[in-house]
Amino acid sequence: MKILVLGGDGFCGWPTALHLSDIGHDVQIVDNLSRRNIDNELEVSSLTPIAPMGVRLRAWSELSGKTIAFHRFNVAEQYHRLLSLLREWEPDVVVHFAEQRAAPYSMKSSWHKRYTVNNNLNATNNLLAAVVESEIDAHVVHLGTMGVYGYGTAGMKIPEGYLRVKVDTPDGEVEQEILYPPNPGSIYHLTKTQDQLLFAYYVKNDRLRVTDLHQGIVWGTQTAQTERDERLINRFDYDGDYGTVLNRFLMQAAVGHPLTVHGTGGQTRAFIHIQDTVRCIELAISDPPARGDRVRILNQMTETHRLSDLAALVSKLTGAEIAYVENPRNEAAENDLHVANDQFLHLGLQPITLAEGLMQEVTEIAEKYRARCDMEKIPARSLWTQAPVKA
Ligand code: NAD
Ligand code: USQ
Repeated sequence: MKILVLGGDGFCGWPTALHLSDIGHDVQIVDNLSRRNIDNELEVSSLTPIAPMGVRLRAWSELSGKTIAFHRFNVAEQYHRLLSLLREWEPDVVVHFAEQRAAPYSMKSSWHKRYTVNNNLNATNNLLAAVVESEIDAHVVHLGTMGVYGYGTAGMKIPEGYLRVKVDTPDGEVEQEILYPPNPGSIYHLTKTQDQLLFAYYVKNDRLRVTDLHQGIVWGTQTAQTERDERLINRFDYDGDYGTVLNRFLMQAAVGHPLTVHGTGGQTRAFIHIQDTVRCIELAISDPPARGDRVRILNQMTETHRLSDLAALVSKLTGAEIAYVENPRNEAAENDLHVANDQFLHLGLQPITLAEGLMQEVTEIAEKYRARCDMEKIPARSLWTQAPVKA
């Protein structure tokens, strides 16, 4: 199949492009390199030394004999570049990662809020409008987030996108399935809840085929392809804005920094290893919705963990200290989280669990590159409100 990967230079997009190329698909990448520019803005670098895009692509071609074309443009702003590419290349699938994905970055200032909303909503709307205008029959696969649900579950498992409700009418009780009520916890997460409405509308009006993957926090760094050569290495974000919690704990343990648990650590979140991310995308591509179907929503996560338990686990493995720091975010201090992920298990996903993968990650990545860490960049400094919120 011809697969266009929007955001293919990023943490999830790069290994996905390589994985899809490796299993025989014809892959092209679009990326405006905004993530690399944000590193410049924040004066931080990936813990792993990521190669320039040209070097990455030449290395892949040398090792695999396969070519991946790269188009550098802004999906949110350069609509006609996108439209021409869809018309000329006619991809069968467009995988959409091209959004600003860090919650703390989206809360840094009014500029960052506006940038995140403009970038993410225009990228998604441009893609959908261009698929309609180009009249191609592409399956759109979008990376959404578990954060659209909020993380509270009212004692039930979070279903895959839709909630069955009973409505009282004059003629009696009627059952319906509605989009699960959105409950975002940051401006970034808010853009993902808005994306859901864009998908629902274009699917209803234009009968597009769309799969929305509600992904949990991705941990790990390498996949079977990115570990084949250092020029292919994936990025590892550890800073207070882009570093996600488990990768931060692993890297903090490697550099001898106390593990930064926000508040009580009673927050429970969903996790998935990067190798499972790329496999899930392959599975979602292999099982597209039919034209006329509603948006297919799958929960792309494999396990849930309370943050205090995660910190205790990393501490046990490495001897790292745990520091309970004041929570810079406005979020529930504690929550339970139970999530349905039956669709991916049914499609054949065999999850990599934290227990199996964790030590390898600590030794092979975090320790190997710890000299590249700038300790100044570890604290999370973006505040959700003007004054820090007590957990
Ligand atoms: P990332 O920031 O590493 O990658 C996003 C890529 O998109 C970057 O290379 C960036 O340059 C590019 N991009 C952004 N806006 C663009 C635009 N307007 N035009 C062209 N390119 C653009 O993020 P990631 O971790 O790879 O996340 C990818 C997607 O997966 C995001 O949409 C994110 O919401 C979702 N997701 C990520 C995680 C995670 O833990 N990393 C978890 C759940 C969901
Ligand atoms: N946290 C800590 N210590 C840290 C960093 C974070 O305790 O050093 C806490 C946060 O307060 C939060 C939790 O860990 O309670 C998760 O934070 P995170 O930065 O790991 O993840 P989040 O902000 O939710 O965002 C990440 C990705 C985003 C994706 C989301 C999936 O950056 O793109 O959508 O995970 S989910 O969390 O399921 O919504």
